Amino acid sequence: MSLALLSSYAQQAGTSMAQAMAQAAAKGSAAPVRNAFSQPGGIVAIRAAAASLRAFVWVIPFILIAYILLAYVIIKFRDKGDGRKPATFHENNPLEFLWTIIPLIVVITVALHSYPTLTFMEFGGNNPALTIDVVGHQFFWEYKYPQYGIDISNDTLVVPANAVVDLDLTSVDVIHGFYVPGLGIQMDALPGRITNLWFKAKPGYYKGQCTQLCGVNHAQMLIDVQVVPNDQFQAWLAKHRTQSASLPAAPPAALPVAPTAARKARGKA
Ligand SMILES: [Cu+2]
Repeated sequence: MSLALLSSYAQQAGTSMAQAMAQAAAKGSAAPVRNAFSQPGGIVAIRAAAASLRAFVWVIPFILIAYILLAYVIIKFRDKGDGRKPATFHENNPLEFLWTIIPLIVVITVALHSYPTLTFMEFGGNNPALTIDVVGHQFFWEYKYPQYGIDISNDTLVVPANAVVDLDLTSVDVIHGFYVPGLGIQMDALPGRITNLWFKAKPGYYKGQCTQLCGVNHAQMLIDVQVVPNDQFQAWLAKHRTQSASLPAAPPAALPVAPTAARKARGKA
């Protein structure tokens, strides 16, 4: 990859991040923008990151022991050119028992400590404040707020802060993947099936992307989630309800937004 190409990628990334911050500021939220390398901002993401760090801390001594022993053996028992025959012993039952049982105990400990996090990710989002239907299309996301009669496509998903938000995902064409690392959520959107996710997050602007190679414009299936304080969310709801009410009652599925044109227009705005 050429240096020019790399720097153009960096410039694109810089521009989009600056745009995201400007959008967040324009919408009255000076909250941080979070991507895959930021501090997690959702409660699921925070717990998953803590569990991951804990497992890493338990596992790292074994990696160190193995490599330090390997280095020791290579240096200590190398052929010194003095004609000595190498030892040919094998089997040491107590040692073999130890190096089996100790990692096994650690694996079981990691599993037991991860289990509450996994069940929390699966079942922790009971009594959601808001349920949103997320529909994957080639190549954009559609968000329906059935409680409020709002249906938006190829736009920012706006949700209230510090509230349980429930997402029911599906797709109208091929398999898409809904992935927002700062919220700690990732789930496939499958045609003919409904999958489920939940999150609860601090205010902020969260970046995500489709994670299933869904076709030629897969790379354009970006995800923008804006988490705002409740009063701002209510204002957003009021604005979009009136907009929805003023629209003719056309079935949205029959009138898909042209994703490329709409995204380009949004990029220029
Ligand atoms: Cu996709």
